[in-house]
Amino acid sequence: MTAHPRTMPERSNRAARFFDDGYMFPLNAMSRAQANAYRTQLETLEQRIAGSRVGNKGQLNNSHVIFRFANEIVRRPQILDIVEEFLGPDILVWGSTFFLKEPHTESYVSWHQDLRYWGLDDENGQVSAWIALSPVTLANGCMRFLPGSHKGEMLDHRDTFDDTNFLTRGQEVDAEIDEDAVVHVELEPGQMSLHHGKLLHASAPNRSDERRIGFVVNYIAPHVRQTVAQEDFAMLVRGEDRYAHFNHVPSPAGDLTDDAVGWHNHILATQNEAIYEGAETAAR
Ligand SMILES: O=C(O)CCC(=O)C(=O)O
Repeated sequence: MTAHPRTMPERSNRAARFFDDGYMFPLNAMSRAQANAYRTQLETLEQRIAGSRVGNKGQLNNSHVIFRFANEIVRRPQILDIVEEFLGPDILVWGSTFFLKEPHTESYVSWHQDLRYWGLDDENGQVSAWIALSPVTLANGCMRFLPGSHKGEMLDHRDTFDDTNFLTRGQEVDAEIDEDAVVHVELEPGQMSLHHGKLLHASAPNRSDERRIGFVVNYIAPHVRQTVAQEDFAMLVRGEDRYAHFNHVPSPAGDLTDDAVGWHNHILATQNEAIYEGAETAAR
């Protein structure tokens, strides 16, 4: 992996622990009241986009580009102060996704490593913050992590294109998972977990009466490069970008403005080039 950051951050104890385990939780991203307020905004906007192409299989991609409240979340100083410990003072958002699991549904996420399909070149120049906007429990399909699994090689994955799998290609890792070692990431609304891009993770279906709402934000440092797609996009949320490896995406001026939806479509199409690279089925 090539990594040429201009300045590497001094690793805090917390960052050292993160790079050793490959994850960290629970961390406070916001108050429970703030999480509930964001949830109300999300659910109001979901009604507005029902039936449109903005959502897909229980996911909303790159909401921070089209919804003001999601843009506010990815910029929250409480979150960025923590991310800065891992990535340094200059921070971009490469992507974000709402993973919405409805009560008593089959949607799940197979064991995978995020960076296998993103085309990004520095595994330590990226961290994902998974923020709970509902209670997140074993019963409603919390995230599951395999500690230390980010330390080995990038593993082979096979595509299943299973419709109940949230992942774009239904990709699953070709490896035995030691279930006894698995950590269950239960969170209160307003808490978050962080995970490394090579950490093996998954989540099971929601067997409860309660909706499970997670908003994952993929933060990167500006020295990272896209190596598969022709070009790529990111939003500067702290500090400066001295590298210009990514086209800068503006914050939305309102919810679902024509301009923001145009950016959103263009980003999805371009990022899909990397995500579906080598797949036998075209992007849906
Ligand atoms: O929310 C989930 O269940 C899975 C999320 C995930 O795979 C990710 O954030 O990388």
